[in-house]
Amino acid sequence: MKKILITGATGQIGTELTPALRNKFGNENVFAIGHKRRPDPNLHASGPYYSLDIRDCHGLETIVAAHDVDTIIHLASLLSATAETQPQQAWDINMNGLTNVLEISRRQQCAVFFPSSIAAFGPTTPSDNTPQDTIQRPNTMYGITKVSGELLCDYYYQRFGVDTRGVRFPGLISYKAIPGGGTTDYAVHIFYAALREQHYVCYLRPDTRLDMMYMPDAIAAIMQIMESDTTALAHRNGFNITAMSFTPEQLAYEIKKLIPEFTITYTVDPVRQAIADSWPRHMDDSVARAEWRWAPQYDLAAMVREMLDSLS
Ligand code: VAH
Repeated sequence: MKKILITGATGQIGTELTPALRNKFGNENVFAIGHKRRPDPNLHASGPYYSLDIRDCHGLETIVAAHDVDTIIHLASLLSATAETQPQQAWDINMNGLTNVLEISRRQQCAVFFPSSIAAFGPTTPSDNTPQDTIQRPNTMYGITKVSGELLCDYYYQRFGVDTRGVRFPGLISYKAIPGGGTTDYAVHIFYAALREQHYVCYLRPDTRLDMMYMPDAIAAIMQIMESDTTALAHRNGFNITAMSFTPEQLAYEIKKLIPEFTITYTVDPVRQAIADSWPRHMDDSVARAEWRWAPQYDLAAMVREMLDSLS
């Protein structure tokens, strides 16, 4: 990777990934693309930023060609809960956006990172120790775009030789950007509520177990897979990766160790509960560990400590 373009750079991952890549490769070599969400002032000030709808293929290709981009980190998409409120728009943005990125990468010889998700699995997938290769029948539009994206990325590698790579992210937790429209967002909002009101009303049931990851591990995973030896990648797109698996009840318990007065109550949102119930409780990520040495650094206690320290 030398000249990198990040779509969705103003989102939860992009807000943290963009400065990390600029630190490593030079501000002028990392091109941030945003659209709906206003960019973090530092992101805008620290290097090239373009406001562009990901469905504008010509506009995107013009930027890629003008700057001789060699790698596209494609993060632009509507997340799970939002996608259920506007499924046709979600298909349009998530799939036509990815198709544009893959077509441009085919013509401009770019490598592509595509973030799949635990959402690429569905209610018939084994939900404990979910295997790398298993049933994928998601029943959410977001999940359908993710499994379709995995297959499209595999196709562009096999048919056109585009160097596509990707992972299945769990819920991501960061203090640098508030997530928008996701089902796992509770695991971020709870920290703000704990510090401000010492109370949080959770929209998922207390026993809803989901895979999660602290953002520094997610950033490391993107860099590591994109810089790994391509000949060692038997699987290319959609590697299961996780760092921890917990329930809202367990997260609240960990927060209470540091904020004893913190309390949590539950008002379940049936839409987001149904989405969460269709996802695995815990994935087996041994294939990523074997093929490109995936190794998360943060567990639940370390993440909680750092989130509360950073937001205090
Ligand atoms: C969502 N945060 O909740 C995203 C993610 C695994 C979940 O893809 O939609």
